[in-house]
Amino acid sequence: MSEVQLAAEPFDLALNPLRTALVIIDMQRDFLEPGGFGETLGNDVSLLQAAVEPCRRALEAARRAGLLVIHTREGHRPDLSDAPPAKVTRGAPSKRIGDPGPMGRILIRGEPGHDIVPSLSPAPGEVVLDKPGKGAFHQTDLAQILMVHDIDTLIVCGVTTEVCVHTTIREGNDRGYRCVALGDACASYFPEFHRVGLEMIKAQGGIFGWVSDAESFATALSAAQHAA
Ligand code: TIU
Repeated sequence: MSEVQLAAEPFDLALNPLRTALVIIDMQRDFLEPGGFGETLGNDVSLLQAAVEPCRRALEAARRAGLLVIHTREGHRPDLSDAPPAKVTRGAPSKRIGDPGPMGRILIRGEPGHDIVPSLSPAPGEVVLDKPGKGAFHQTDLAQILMVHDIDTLIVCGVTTEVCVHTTIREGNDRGYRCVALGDACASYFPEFHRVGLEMIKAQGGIFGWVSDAESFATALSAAQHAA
């Protein structure tokens, strides 16, 4: 498959689809639906819905083009043995990590709230990566998976822009990956943080990445298929 141009800021970049992975960050019920972790922190979870349809568009484009697709989920073991007390005890949420809620225990693997929202459910063969932290590289086998697949570029979307998306892009950038956020396929509980979060990535000539959008990504990949 030949290289294609992805329209992005601060400048376009050439993608080799065989060396590009789509990484969808934490599109879980715990963050997007009432009664989950996001709401316990005092957030209006409806703000994250804006990212669902653009994520779906990016996912469908990646599937059609045969890209490596990675879905991440933030969460912890049922015995909380991987949940740092500094994270569990922080602040005054209405419920803490591990407490029972309407979608099962908050932010615990295997509970309904930990699942990815149905419209973005992983397909057989796609990587599902469980992570205990905000960044997708921390205490996961993501680096190994990317190495095995000879990936050089990460197309990143999901939630939330300034927390898990940012942390993953920063981690990926420091590890030598070209990281591109699909801005419309990311969302935050804080619209201002979303906007400024994207600005930060692409400032200073792309200080730790690029920003594009789901439609540009789909258009670039369809050009790759036509050329193939
Ligand atoms: N609270 C918040 O904005 N985000 C998180 O806790 N995790 C993710 O971003 N996935």
